[in-house]
Amino acid sequence: MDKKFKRTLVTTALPYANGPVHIGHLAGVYVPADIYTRYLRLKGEEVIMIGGSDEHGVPITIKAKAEGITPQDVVDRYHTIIKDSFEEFGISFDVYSRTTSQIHKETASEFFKILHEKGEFIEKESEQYYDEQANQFLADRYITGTCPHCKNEKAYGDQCEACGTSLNATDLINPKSAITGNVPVLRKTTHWYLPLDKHEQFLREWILDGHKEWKSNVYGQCKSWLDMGLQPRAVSRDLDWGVPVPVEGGEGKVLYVWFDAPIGYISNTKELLPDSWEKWWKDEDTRLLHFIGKDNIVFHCIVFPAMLKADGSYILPENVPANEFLNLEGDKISTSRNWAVWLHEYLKEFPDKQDVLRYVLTANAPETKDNDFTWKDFQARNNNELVAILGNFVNRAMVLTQKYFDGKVPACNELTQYDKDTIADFENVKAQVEHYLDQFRFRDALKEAMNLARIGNKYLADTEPWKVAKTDMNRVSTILNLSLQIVANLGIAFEPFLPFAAAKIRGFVNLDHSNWDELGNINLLEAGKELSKPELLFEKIEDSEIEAQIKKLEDTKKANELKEYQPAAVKEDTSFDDFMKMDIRVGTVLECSKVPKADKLLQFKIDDGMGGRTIVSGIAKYYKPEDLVGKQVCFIANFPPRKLKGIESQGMILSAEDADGRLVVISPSDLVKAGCSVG
Ligand code: B3M
Ligand code: ZN
Repeated sequence: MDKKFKRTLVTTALPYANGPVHIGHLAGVYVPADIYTRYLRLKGEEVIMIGGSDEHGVPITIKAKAEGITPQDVVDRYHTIIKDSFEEFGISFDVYSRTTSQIHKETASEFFKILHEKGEFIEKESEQYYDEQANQFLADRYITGTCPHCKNEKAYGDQCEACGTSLNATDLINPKSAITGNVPVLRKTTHWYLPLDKHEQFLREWILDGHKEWKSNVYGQCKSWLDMGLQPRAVSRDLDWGVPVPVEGGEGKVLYVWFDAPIGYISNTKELLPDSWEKWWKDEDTRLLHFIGKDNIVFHCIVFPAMLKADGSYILPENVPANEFLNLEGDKISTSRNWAVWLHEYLKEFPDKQDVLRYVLTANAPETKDNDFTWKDFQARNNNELVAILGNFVNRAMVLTQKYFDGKVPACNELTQYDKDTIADFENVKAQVEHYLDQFRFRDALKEAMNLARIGNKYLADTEPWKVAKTDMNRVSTILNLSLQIVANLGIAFEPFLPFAAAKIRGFVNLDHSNWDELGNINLLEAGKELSKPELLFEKIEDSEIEAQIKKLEDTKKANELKEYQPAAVKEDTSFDDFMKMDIRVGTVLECSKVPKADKLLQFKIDDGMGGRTIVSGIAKYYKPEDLVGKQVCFIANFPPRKLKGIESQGMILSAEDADGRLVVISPSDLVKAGCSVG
């Protein structure tokens, strides 16, 4: 039996304040959480939505180091950008705070102390890499080395990004400190661990038996974690950025970021409601919901509940409606590769089009599987759905009323059977939208809300009031009355999804309140009520705007390809005299052939203006011998002869190495006399 709760506490994953937020964040977490919260508010339920920035953790310290600023500078910068973006998109947090706040430090610290006092941690000694020059332990991300699996030389201590294997820092071959470049040494260190194994039985029963209704992606991930068996997890780190470990022996150590971050939900609730926060966290009548992305499932379904349970005074989440990932034009969104649509940029490039993005991200939300955002789909949904259906219907109803009834709601006279069928159709919409919202199925819920606009559009198209106006104004009055009632309903139905457009619609019909219970009511507007002047709700997005966005992404792709190519290091300074010692000349290729049993080598006979010479060069992979005959090449003429595969090579042909390792011979741009010198 479904339990009846008195209130709902909605939390949203705290984004790391080491970069701005993008469409993936919005689609995965913040738009669905906002839709849900707005829906409950409209229903008059007691609900709060908690958000904030996650400002601790190693990536932030790495970013600070790379830029030569402090971690606090980094989080100050991004917290503001993130907060502003959310605000502009209408994400209606009751509080959006940060984990560097004083109240959070105290709350997290206190939480740790209580668990420590209750004996809920175990202490363990382990060996970790230490940089003797920097005088500090190295977080996994601070160690680079060669991946034991794929031999990538730039693997990190926690993962090799080339082959995707997750690693322990001690697995790396030739480990190096990312701070000083030195070889780190192993040192003993003590940390506190949360023995998840101790809570395993409880978690199994609570999730696997008690929450079969969770989304299958969430339930499935929990089940596989639990089936693998849980291990103790370290909750502290040797780092100087974070909440200090508040017990003896904790000097120089901080709480692990995944220990303090979820406590941020509690701290931020305290900040919002200093006197009544406990009823939101400790009263069984509160329904706690965590909105997150799929990479955070284990922390919210297993680790954080184990922490709350270990404390004993908190409620546990009732549901964790995690989403899958949103890709962008077929590729994984990536901050480091700049493969994203950044919200602060979107806001500049598409001003006043927040609802368009909210719409597209909901219509295409990665609820059950990863999904793809494409600019073409964005344009199509705007032009064919928002403009052509919702905007068009509202606009026609308003303009026709203006034209025939001087902008006042006309009376509803006798209803035809068709009117009654239409009303019956749209009365169903409320139940349908609710049905889906209650199950966190936002795409389907939006589809149903959109159906309401479709019903209106079809009603106007079928009843053709502009034709009827020639013969029967009584009938036109009814048609427009009913149409305007649908418009007013849209102002309620879309409030959770498209808050800006919904507010505008309510403004058009001067509906000064919105209440979910009124959805489906066809007497929202009294006859004679004055309407406001309508404006366009949505405007068409032109091909050129979409092409500009696609071009921007193509440019990013190109820039990334260039970045991946590491040009050869600049050599040490040399002198002109040294350069002059080199005898570089132009020669004409007279003959060229493959060297037997050497797949890299080509043998050249060169006209060097001095009687000819033989040179062997390692470019066989890149040229067919016959293509080089007759070509002019540059070569070094005064290298001592050396033997390659038994052939004496008298010099070296010069070539450039392209980004992909391809060798391209250097030739003069115009024909010159064989043997002339280069300098
Ligand atoms: N900052 C990870 C993330 O942004 C982490 C979430 C914390 S939620 C308590 O995906
Ligand atoms: Zn690897």
